[in-house]
Amino acid sequence: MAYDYDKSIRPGKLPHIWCPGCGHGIVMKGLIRAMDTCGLDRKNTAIVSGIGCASRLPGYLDACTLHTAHGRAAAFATGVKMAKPEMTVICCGGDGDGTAIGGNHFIHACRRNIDMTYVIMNNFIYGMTGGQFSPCTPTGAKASTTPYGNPDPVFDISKLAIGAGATFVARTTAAHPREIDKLITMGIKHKGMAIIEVLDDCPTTYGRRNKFRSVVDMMKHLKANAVPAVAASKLTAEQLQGKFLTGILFQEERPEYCAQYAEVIKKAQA
Ligand SMILES: Cc1ncc(C[n+]2csc(CCOP(=O)(O)OP(=O)(O)O)c2C)c(N)n1
Ligand code: SF4
Repeated sequence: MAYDYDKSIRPGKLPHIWCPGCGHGIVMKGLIRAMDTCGLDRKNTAIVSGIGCASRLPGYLDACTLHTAHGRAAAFATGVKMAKPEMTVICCGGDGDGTAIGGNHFIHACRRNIDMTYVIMNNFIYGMTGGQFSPCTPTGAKASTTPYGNPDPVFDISKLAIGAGATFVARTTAAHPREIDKLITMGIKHKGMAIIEVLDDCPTTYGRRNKFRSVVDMMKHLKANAVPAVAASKLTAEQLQGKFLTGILFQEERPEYCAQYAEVIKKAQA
């Protein structure tokens, strides 16, 4: 029997804005399956985003959703979690939203280890505004603002999150849909800041400028270059050149922010 996604979609919100072949829909379906697996009560689940094509995701879902300002998803989500620590908080958005204008909020949410799951859809570009380069656009790739090739080095979002202090960091791709819900489920169950980076595709503003003739080509690229982290130790640096590690990249237990803050309140009130 086909999976029933309709029960999770907010009535009247379809059709969605995404282009045919956009990877964000694959991520949304993965998130719906993960929320079902975790048995989340939609009235007690906040899904928060910034601005961008990826950030449109919460608007389609039947939960407590917030579509906020560009780059501010982690800041708003932090506010929700601090005010209502009993809620499950899920953040989502694009690489531009999360690591360019929102980079500061992203790293500090990681540093605090606040209990939320941030699903960051890295399609290597600013899709919504016509394909300007983001901090995740590969060096040499073409964007509307780098027509001769991007001269900038690239942010590795997962490494950035680990360095900043997130306590569960995992990566997968839109070409691995079953891994998306598996990792988001683990992220939701983790007590602390969980970053799930999903590499996905923007055929409209990235693919067509970068010699991907079709969405299938982009999916094949994601599939061919994904290397499970558990297998990476057996490969040489040369073999890993241009590949992206997938699966759980980092996991540790560390005190969670809201719990620590509650202790501060107790002390202040004593
Ligand atoms: C303060 C502010 N600056 C710039 C913009 C314009 N803007 C809207 S979405 C966006 C980029 C979105 O890119 P990304 O987050 O990677 O998501 P995608 O559209 O690729 O899914 C930008 C620059 C804005 N809305 N607000
Ligand atoms: S512009 Fe790109 S990111 Fe935005 S909906 Fe279209 S394919 Fe997706």
